[in-house]
Amino acid sequence: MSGRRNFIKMALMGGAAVASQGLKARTLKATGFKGNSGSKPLVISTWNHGIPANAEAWKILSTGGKSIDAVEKGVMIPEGDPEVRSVGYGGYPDRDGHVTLDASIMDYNMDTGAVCFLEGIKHPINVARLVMDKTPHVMLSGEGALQFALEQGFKTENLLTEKSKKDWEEWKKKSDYKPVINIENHDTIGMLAIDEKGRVAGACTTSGASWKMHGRVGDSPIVGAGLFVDGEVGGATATGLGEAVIRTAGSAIVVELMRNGMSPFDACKEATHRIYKQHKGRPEFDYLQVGFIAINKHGEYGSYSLRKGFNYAVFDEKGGNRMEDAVYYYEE
Ligand code: SD4
Repeated sequence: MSGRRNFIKMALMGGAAVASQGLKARTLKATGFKGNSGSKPLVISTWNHGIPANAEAWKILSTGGKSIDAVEKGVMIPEGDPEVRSVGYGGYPDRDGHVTLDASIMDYNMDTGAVCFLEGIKHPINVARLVMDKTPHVMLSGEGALQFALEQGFKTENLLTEKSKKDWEEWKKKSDYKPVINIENHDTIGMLAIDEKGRVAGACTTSGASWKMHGRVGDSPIVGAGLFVDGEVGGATATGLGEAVIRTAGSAIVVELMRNGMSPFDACKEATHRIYKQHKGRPEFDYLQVGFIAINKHGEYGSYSLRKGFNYAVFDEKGGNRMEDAVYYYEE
C-alpha cells in the first residue's frame, strides 16, 4: 500500500500568498493511486458515476468494439440518470433555471464533435457524435445545436427535475455564486478508453457549473480544454472549474506533456501544478478544484487533482471495475 501513497512537499506555496486568502500554509499531503501500466482494452472515467458508465463502455470494449463507440455509450449512463446532478437529465440549472448542456467526443485520428449551451436534449453526447460524423464542423452551440438535433430526429424533453428545481429555488434566496468544491462544480463525466487495437478515444459531458450565468460554456465541450485525444500519444479529460481548465488549455497540455515523455500521472500532476501557480491569489482560488485523468497509447493511465476528494473509475481485464482516489496537491 505504501507504494501507492506519495507525500510531497509543496515548495511553491509562499505563506504570504496563502495567508492573504485566509488559508494556512502547510506541508501538502498527496495521497492516492498513481495509475498503472499497460493493459488493453481499458476505460477510465471521472467520479463515482464512472463505475456504471465504465460497465456500459466495457460491453463494447470487451467484445472487440471501437473505443469511440464505447465512450459514447458509456457516458450516456450518467447523462440519463436524474440522480447525477451535474450531467444531462437532472443536472443543476443555471441561475435563470435553464439546464444547459455541454458535451464533446474525440477519436484517435482527430475526428471530433461538440455541442455547447444546448437545452432540452437528454443525451448531448449523441448530438456531439453526429456533429463529428455528419457535419463539416467541430462544434454547434445553443439554438443551432438544438436545430441540428431536431433535424437528426432527437426529441426535446424537460431536463429540470423537481429535485434540481427545488435546489435552484433554495440557491436563489442568496444567489451567491461560490460553487461548493467537489459538490457544485463536479460530476462532469469525462471518459477515456483504449480498445484492443490500441485506438484511444474520449468523451466528456456535463450540465456545467451549477448556478452559472445563462450562456456560460465550460471546458467540457472545448477540444483541448476539457477533452483532448491524439492517437499518437493518448488522451486526457478534466473535471472541476472549467474557467481554469480553459485558461490553461488543460487537456491539450496533459497530452503534450505525455508526448514529451511524461507518464499520464506526471503529466496530470504538472498540468495541475500549473493551474495552481496561475490561480493562487485569484478570487476563485477559494473554490477552485480541478482534476485530470489521462491514458497513453500503451494503456497506462494516471490522474491528479488540485484538492482532495477527486476519484475516478478504472476498468481493465485484470482488476475489473473499481474506484481509485486521485493523488492531490493542495490541502487547507
Ligand atoms: C464545467 N468542468 O462546466 C465543468 C464542470 C465539471 O465536474 O467538471 N464538473 O466547468
